[in-house]
Amino acid sequence: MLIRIRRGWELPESAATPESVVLGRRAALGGALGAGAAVAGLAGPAWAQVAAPAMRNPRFQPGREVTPERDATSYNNYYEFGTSKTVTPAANRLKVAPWTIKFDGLVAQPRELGLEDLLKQVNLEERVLRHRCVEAWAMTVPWTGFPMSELVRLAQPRPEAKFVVFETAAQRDTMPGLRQAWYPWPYSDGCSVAEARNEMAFIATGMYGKPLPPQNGAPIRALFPWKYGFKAPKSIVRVTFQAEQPVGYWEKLQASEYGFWANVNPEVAHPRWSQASERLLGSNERVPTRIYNGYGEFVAPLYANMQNERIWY
Ligand SMILES: Nc1nc2c(c(=O)[nH]1)N[C@H]1C(S)=C(S)[C@@H](COP(=O)(O)O)O[C@H]1N2
Ligand SMILES: [Mo]
Repeated sequence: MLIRIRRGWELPESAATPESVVLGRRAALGGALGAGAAVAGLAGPAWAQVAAPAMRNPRFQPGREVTPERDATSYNNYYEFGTSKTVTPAANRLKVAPWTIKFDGLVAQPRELGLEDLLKQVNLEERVLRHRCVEAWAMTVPWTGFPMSELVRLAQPRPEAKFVVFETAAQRDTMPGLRQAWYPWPYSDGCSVAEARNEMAFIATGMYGKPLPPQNGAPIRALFPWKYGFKAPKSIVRVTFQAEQPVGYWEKLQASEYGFWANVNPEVAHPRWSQASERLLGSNERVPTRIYNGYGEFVAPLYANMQNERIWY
């Protein structure tokens, strides 16, 4: 088992919602993994047992109801498995074991890390975060994972590295979308090293107290809760550090509509639709969109000297 260093807020008496953690753990053991198999270590890849759940970090309060799990896990964007929102049946074919992640580019030492190995070197926590797709739908999800800054620490980038690229899985035999050769596979996107070190940048390995399901980016994905969702690559296989600003999948496809920074702003419309409000998955309620998706107190300083640049889409 994993030996973890507990942080102050992880002590049981300071836990925001201890019952949800207990219930999440029970659900994961009894449901996703199967109690007997989990104990015997027979249920899927070994890392699945350490990918979720974890104690909730109370620093990030969503201010919204958590989206019902069935909605967040059945309405997805995962183009490798098709361009509809219903990709779960196709995504179930994703091969998630063994899973390794390559670290390369401007790093002290390029290397490959097995997911299990990687998870032994980080502290998992649960964060309830708002997610805002550029298409103007939104969800609020309890993710399990670890701060992206820990991934940066493990990668040991050199000082010249200014940007990070997350490349995602391209499995010819399981992903029918790859046959659509006009899309710039593999899906990838990136951020600045400063953004990757910001405390809001997160790497998720689970949701709702269970390992990530394939359609939501199993076994490991990025989350930038203050940016539009296309900046959050799923099923990451490679993390590259470089000096030049990268061009992501959507910017390659349509640079006039999707740029690099893509921070959420209700006042800057997409060229084809307004970004002023968003539809909540589950309830279908429409609510006003917030600048930086409501995370400005954490991330606005990153852009203090960039207000004349294209940081909003
Ligand atoms: N590899 C990959 N990652 C991806 C996508 C994709 O098509 N392929 N879609 C992105 C978009 S547009 C969004 S909104 C989110 C959706 O995440 P979800 O399905 O977990 O809600 O994943 C992002 N990451
Ligand atoms: Mo999206």
